[in-house]
Amino acid sequence: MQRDKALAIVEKQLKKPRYEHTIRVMDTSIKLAKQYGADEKKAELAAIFHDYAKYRPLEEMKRWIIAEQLPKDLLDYHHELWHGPVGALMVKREVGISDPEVLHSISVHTTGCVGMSVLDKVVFLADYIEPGRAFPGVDEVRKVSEKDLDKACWMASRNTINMLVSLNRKVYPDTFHAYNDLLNSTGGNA
Ligand code: DGI
Ligand code: FE
Ligand code: FE
Repeated sequence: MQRDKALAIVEKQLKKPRYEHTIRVMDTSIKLAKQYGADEKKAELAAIFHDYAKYRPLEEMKRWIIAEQLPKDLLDYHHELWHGPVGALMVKREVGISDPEVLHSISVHTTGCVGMSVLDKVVFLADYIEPGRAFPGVDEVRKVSEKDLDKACWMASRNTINMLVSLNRKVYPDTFHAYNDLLNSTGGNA
């Protein structure tokens, strides 16, 4: 699908600041894809649609989780985690995107997972470091992203876990799985 057509579809689903975030994630994903050898068109498409479901009513997302082949344990965790997996399925059904690699990157963009592909990492990291983000520690991750994709992704997942724990929030198992797996990839400690 052409970029303009994809952007026009997603623009209708999002509020303006979220659409602008999407453009920045797209630009950052393309840059990272070039740098780390992911397919640039797939990175562009996954980035454009990564937050497609962000503003869908919670009840609607809940219905999809219950009715479709999606992990039921999502319902035990914060609804902020739903828009990735549900969004991937909605993009498949409503937009007709069928590339499993693109859909997977959309699905795991919030939590990460074990065995992330380069494309998954590119979209996950772009969502974290796009120039509009001001998370504590994001500049350090931006710097590392120029040299080491795995380490930058690991730092992003570490920072997110630290943030969640400091707020006494639950952490979805895939978020921990991504952290552990990325730490292994960087040759980190057991
Ligand atoms: O959709 P975006 O705002 O662009 O970003 P996102 O999809 O990465 O994530 C949204 C939020 O999800 C972010 O504030 C951090 C949070 N999050 C990530 N992993 C977990 C989580 N929240 C909970 N409760 N548990 C997690 O494991
Ligand atoms: Fe998101
Ligand atoms: Fe996002």
